[in-house]
Amino acid sequence: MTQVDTPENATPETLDGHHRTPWREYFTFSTDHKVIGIQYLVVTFIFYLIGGALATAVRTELATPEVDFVSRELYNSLFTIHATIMIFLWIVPAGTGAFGNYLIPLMIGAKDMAFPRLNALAFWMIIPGGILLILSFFVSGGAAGAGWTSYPPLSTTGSKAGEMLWILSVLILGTSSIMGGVNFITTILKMRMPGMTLNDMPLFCWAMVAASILILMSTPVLAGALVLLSFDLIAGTAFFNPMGGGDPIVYQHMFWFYSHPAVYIMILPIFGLISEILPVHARKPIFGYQAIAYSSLAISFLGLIVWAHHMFTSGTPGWLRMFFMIATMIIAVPTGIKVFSWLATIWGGKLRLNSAMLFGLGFISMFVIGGLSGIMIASVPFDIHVHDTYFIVAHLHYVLFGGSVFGLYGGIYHWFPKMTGRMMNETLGRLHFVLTFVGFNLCFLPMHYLGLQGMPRRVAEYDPQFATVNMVCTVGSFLLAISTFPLIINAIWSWIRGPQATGNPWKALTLEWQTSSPPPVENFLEEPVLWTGPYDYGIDSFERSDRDRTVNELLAEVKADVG
Ligand code: HEM
Ligand SMILES: [Cu+2]
Repeated sequence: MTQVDTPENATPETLDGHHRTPWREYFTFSTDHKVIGIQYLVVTFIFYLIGGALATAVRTELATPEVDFVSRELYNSLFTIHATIMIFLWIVPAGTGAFGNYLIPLMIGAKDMAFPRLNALAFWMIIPGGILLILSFFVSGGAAGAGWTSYPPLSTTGSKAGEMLWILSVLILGTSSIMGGVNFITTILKMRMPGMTLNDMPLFCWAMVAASILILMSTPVLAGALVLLSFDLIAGTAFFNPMGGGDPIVYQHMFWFYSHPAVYIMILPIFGLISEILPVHARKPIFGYQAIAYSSLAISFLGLIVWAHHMFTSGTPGWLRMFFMIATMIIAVPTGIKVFSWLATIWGGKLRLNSAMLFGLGFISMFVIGGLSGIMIASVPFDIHVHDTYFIVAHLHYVLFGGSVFGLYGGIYHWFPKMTGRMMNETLGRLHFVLTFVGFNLCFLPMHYLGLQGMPRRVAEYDPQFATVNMVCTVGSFLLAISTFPLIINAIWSWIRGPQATGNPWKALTLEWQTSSPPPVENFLEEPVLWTGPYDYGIDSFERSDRDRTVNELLAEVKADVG
């Protein structure tokens, strides 16, 4: 790693264009959190494209009722690997690994993460984990085809080689995620700049604390389930096989003890990104800072006690189903607090409708639809009706695509200038937004109807009465595939040729904008100053009285300086 000399009177602006990280650094085992963050973002995005190609293949098969495009076995592998890639190789590592790594040290005024080498190792495990998964299409018997949930006995009776590679891959990716979680918590608790209390942190950092707690609490349980499953698969044990005294339902409990929290591991970092993007582009203070911060922790706690809502039809006793139903519905409260706080933040604001903000607003509307169908399926009687139908597929894509991917896109547009030192093209950005928005809704909105009408999920062949609606979904999916091109062209072109970005092109108040774009190796040439709250737009920063003492002293000093 190259060491940057610190010219005494360098300001972020005079730095622009200098001290850039040489491009070769991005192909090395770098320990710089910014390099690792960008490595994560690029690599997970490539996996997203692969997962998207598989989705397009799935939708092509579903364009017509008959099985014609691929075989039934291949179809099963396609949607299984599609889902696995999207979750474990795109949304989880992009939300936590890419944005968490890039932003946290900058936002808290630190030089790097607490454990830089652990950080690099966590990133470098992603690539072999992903390659194993994709190569599994070529082993005898083909890739795993038991769905991303991999329930036994289905998973122990299909392609053994493919299933083993699936388990191995998910174990590697889970380990990487745990290593990241340890790093985020330690960094946020131990490495904040002097004077920054927890309540001075940007909300993204709060969200990352909550997500990391979930990672540490739940991922090991998934690992346990998968290790036991692999024993059943290759060593002749019967942990989940009733013939040998095992219980397949135990697998479901262990699996969902991870995989329900996993949806919050995916969405909490996105909530954090949105809480950063909205106030900047609405030019207003965030509404309800503490409500947003603490609701993340509440979601994290509640998220851990609702897993069995995925098992309403697994023979769970009635009284227990009531507990999981009510606990699940209560999560709507902290989530609603966030949504209303965001709405109050943009309410009456001076909105800049640039690409970052469009995706931010798109996120809110799409996520609300996913949240509402979530409350519907939280209620036992309704869930029994739509269980394993396309209603579920619609719901999960509104949350995971409409929520997570829209948020990640917003994050890319918002922080691209910081990461690369270049501005993105707004016209292409808006085109990307419109295509994504239309394609997404065309693809997934009709699936609610298909589900209500009883079309089952995970089938290659369906009743001809569903043909027309499925064709609409497939057209939407092609549009969605096309929608990524403006983004890819924009990102590559702007990175090379885009107009130079200043240190703070959006006039934002969080610390990462107090340094140059891109930042020098150890982030800040001069100690950053906490002279305002992260979201005090339009508030005279010298008049505040409710901050803690250290900050007030700092402010008094700044005031004396200014005269
Ligand atoms: C980041 C984005 C995405 C995520 C996180 C995601 C996630 C998932 C998950 C978890 C499943 C499994 C559902 C199940 O177990 O039955 C699934 C299935 C499916 N996905 Fe996606 N997906 C994404 C994007 C897409 C896109 C862009 C398309 C369409 C082009 C798509 C089309 C499908 C279809 C058709 C299925 C159902 C397969 C079946 O049930 O037979 N997905 N996806
Ligand atoms: Cu759940």
